[in-house]
Amino acid sequence: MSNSVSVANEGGVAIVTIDNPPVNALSFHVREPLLQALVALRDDASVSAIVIACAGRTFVAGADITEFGKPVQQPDLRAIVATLEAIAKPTVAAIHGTALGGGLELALGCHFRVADQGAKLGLPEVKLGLLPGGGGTVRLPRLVGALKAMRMIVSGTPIGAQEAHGAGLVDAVFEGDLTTHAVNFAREIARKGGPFTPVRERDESLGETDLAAFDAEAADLARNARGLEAPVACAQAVRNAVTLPFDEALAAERALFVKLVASDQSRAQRHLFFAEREAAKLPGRDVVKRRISRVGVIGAGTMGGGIAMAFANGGYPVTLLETSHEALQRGLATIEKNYAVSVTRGSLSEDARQQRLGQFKGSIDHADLGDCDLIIEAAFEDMAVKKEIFGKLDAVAKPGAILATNTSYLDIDEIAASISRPQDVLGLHFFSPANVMKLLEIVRAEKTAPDALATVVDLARRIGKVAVVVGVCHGFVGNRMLAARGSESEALLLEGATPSQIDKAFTDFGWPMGPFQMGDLAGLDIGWRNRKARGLTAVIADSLCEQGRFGQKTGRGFYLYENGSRTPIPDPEVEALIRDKAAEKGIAPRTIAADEIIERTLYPLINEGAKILEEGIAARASDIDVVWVNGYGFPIGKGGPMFWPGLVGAGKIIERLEYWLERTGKDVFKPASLLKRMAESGSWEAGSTA
Ligand code: T1G
Repeated sequence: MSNSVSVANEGGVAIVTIDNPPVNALSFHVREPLLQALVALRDDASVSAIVIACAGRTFVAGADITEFGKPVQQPDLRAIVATLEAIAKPTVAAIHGTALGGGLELALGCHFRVADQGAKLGLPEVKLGLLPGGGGTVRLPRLVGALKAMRMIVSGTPIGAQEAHGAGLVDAVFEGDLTTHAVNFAREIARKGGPFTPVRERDESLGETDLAAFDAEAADLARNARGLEAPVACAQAVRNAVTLPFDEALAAERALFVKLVASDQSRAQRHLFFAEREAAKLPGRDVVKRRISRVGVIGAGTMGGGIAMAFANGGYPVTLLETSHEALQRGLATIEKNYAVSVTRGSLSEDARQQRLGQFKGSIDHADLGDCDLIIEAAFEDMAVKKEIFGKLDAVAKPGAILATNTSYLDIDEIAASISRPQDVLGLHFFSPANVMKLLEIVRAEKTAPDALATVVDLARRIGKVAVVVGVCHGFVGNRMLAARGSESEALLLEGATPSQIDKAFTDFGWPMGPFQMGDLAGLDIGWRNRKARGLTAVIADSLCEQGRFGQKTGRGFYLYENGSRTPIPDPEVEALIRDKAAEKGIAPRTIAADEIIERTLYPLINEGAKILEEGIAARASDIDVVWVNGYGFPIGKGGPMFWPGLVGAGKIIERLEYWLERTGKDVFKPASLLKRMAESGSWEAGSTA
């Protein structure tokens, strides 16, 4: 047939094998020969049944995302599924690895689906700002029911083979040689004879749909979509499958798909899909990586405990070191509590809890780190403390061990220079809670060896983190840009905006929460200690901290939190304090619009990103997007702080930066030259002289 589609015949059962590495995406060069093969087999009387299987590590993982936004080359997926579904002889999809998006839709075009024990099946299009466009919203509900179909499609989260079997999505689950099982299954079906009912005709379970319950759940999902169009469209499309005839629902799905695929939100989310994969691509990444079989973590506090859990969850034995038995027991108790909460919530089995707790070894003796291949220091943010710890590590760690610091802003070159093996030193900047947050800023110090770097980039993926490699500067990429975003927050308060007005401008923009709610969640005392250590001040935040208002943990911060709740309540006392401080500075309050708030916070953030690119602290603009979306909640529908200017026009951002520069004289508004070049060329890369 072709390189990407081959056909074999096993005693009358035809096996169509798709082979398009790395994930058998349904690129045009697959679709065309696939359709030809199906038509030929349909009309071949010697063929009693057809099995569709894939070579390599997975079944079809979807349509080819790189083709979106380009003219569609026929045949498209719908034409293939329609042909497949009309074939009278039994058709069986043999699913291993992942059947995702268009891959599952192809399988839904078959009469039967059999899966390998470890297979995963799902329609994750919503994560690309899309909805299934190959009939998935109309066929899946016919097998698993409308409510389950909506949950699977709106969450985009795949399900395992056993769950899929239980839900009626797959007809059999096998272990061992799947293709052989599938051929035998098909032969047996053919022997028993038809008729074989295509999925499109299986309406039974749809009739039982409780539309009121469906609509209530869809309304909830829409409320949590935070302005994203795709989740709402997904729910609507599944509802159509219940209320409309098949072909009308299919046409409605198509119309929604065509609208979404052209949307800025989907472009942004597709950008992030590839940006996350690009971020892991290091020059010279094919170096031989160091072997990591045991990890050491120094400090069992909030960060250290979370980091230790992240590695234990990833299957690594962990040595957790503290300065005293009390501190160690406290840290281990918190870890145990966290796992117990996960079991109670049903997100972790009791066996898994036991297994993970078994990975921990506690110690108060640095020498016990001697058998660790990677040691991560998560102690107090003080240079002298860090240097003392690295001095001890230099003495006890085995040759070739990677020595990492979790500092969020201290100079890692200075730490590395303080020991005899700077080539083994780098930063692993986790985000709190470290066992949950996906982002890992990997800080390459001046002397960091390429194999050490490549080793931890690879390791990040194994523990489910999204890694971005950054250079050494104050606050690295994330916190440095956060400081630029925050630089005007206080000024906006003094000039008349309230914490809730500013936070609302952020949530309306699509952030999960605004800077003041975020500050209260993280604890205002952290920033306060950091400012004091650096001789910096923040008039209002400092005053709040002097009053012991550290945020949620003290029930008062920029907001009030009653009885331990996390619901922020505007506090007249805070607004009065702000007015007093403004009066002291002779600042008359005025009404501040949401646009101004976004301009004076987000534009400096973008501008700082441009400076970071200019300095080579980040290798790609898209790396900065990955940092902000995975570490700081930047709205995914906007693609990140470096992608977004491409949507709204960098020229407008420069114009407003220059406007505020003139009014305030503040450097954060001085447009970076790379931002200006980006505005002219339309891309960061084209604008870059790097
Ligand atoms: N199209 C094009 N390239 C793809 C791709 C796809 N669907 N999936 C992966 N790749 C590339 C990826 O960029 C990387 O390239 C390489 O394959 C390995 O991927 C009509 C509208 C399958 C779970 O959303 O979730 O179908 O960086 O590093 O960690 O309804 O890839 O090496 O150059 O991620 O083992 C729906 C997307 C599409 C699934 C494997 N499908 N893929 O994870 O490898 S829309 C998806 C994944 C659709 C229809 C619609 C994962 C994976 P490179 P990887 P992995």
